[in-house]
Amino acid sequence: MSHSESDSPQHRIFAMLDADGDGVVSRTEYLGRVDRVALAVGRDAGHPAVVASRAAHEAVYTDMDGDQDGRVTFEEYRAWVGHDAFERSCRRALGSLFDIADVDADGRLDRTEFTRLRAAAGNSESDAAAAFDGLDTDGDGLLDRDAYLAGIRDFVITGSSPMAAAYGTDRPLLDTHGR
Ligand SMILES: [Ca+2]
Ligand SMILES: [Ca+2]
Ligand SMILES: [Ca+2]
Repeated sequence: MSHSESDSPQHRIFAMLDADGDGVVSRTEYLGRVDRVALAVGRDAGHPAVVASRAAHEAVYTDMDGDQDGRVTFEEYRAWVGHDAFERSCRRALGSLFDIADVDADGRLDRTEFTRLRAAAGNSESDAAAAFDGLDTDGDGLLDRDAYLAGIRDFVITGSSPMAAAYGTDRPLLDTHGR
């Protein structure tokens, strides 16, 4: 695997989703994102936003697990990810995590809320803070839901987005595959 291949947005995201680094994203690992974000922002597990997010993540996982064996490999992920998958299921799941973190429900996150959300989702706090600064183009210290989702979509599809900083694209990627 070449360096540029292992540094692709797909590899970055897969490595973040594969929390235990065994080369497979399990359903438990994927759904665990919801609970980690809820815990990080102090949301009750039974809050409607958390329940809705769990359902949205179940739908993404089922969509992503092409052969329905309860394991998502990198090959499956790579074959699935892209514009259609983003619009079909990812947008709702990512938006639902934003809604959990948006405790006052005004459709915007401040820097602290954003950093908490992204750290719970698997990014480092400093990488998340750098992404926030890139996404907050008007510098008012707040990030809109639409701008957040557009940032992730652009990163997933083109690799070029202020969200790239959240995944530490300026840092070398540890090899979490093939071991
Ligand atoms: Ca795993
Ligand atoms: Ca599978
Ligand atoms: Ca808010």
